[in-house]
Amino acid sequence: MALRERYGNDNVVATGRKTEPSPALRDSGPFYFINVTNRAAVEEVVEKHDIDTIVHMAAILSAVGEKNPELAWDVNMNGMRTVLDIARDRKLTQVIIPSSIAVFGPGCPLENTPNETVLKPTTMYGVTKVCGELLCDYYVRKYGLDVRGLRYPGIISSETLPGGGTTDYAVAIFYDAVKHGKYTCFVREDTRLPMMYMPDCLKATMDLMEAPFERLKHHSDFNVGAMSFSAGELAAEIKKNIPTFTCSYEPDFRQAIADSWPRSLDDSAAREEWGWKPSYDLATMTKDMLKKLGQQHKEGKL
Ligand code: AKB
Repeated sequence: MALRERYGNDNVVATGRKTEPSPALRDSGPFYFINVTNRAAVEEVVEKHDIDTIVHMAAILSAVGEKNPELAWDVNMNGMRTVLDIARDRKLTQVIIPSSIAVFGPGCPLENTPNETVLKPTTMYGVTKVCGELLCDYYVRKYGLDVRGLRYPGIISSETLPGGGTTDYAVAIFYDAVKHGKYTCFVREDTRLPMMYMPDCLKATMDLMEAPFERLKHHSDFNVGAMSFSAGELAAEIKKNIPTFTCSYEPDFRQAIADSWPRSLDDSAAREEWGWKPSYDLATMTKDMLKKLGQQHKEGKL
């Protein structure tokens, strides 16, 4: 919807695999269900709408990827190659392919993690994201394709439910706080990870899309920081707004994944090369999330 607001409803073709889109998305412009690993299906839509830019968001995230590593490899790697190959062969103008903080793992500094460091992830999702970054940079060098990507931290949204990642607790906690006044968190209270509110995520993505290519020294692997907080600090912030809210902690297999990821990021490359600057911190995001979800709850939409 943000792309449609910026570039015009009919100029943005939205796609999904099977989740029903919101009525707003479905009714405001073209929408298709396609499987990103099926080149013919993707190409048909590209051809029909004379697409010049693909924003490739389809991926199996870290937690679901650990339950089904083969599926994660297939969707994340083969889906990405489908998009890159179509873009190369049809000479598209630009491809945006997000990466993730999941590229990091043991051996890299966990505080203020630099853009350039050891990349030895422990999850299949992270493995596909490291391969993906390398593959994207290869297409830039070898074929002159304009491919760009940023390493998303955990993304927190009042519109989209969590989708199978390790950072899902930072979204689910808000929904449960509004609906039930309590939440059981699947990582320890002291678990600290980099996070970003959706409006900043959209801004980062579109700012990178619109940055002059000549200014970029990096292409597919920008660290982008916004805020870092522990699960306990997030619960405390929610409690400031909903005094009766309680949170308990029952860590599961996702704890080990969270422990292998950075606690904060050095995003100076993004700031220097395309002027990245986030707007939301923990307090302003929490207020806005609770306001939006509170409204949806009142309207019976949650
Ligand atoms: C996940 O938790 O897997 C994702 C991510 C950080 O890429 N949200």
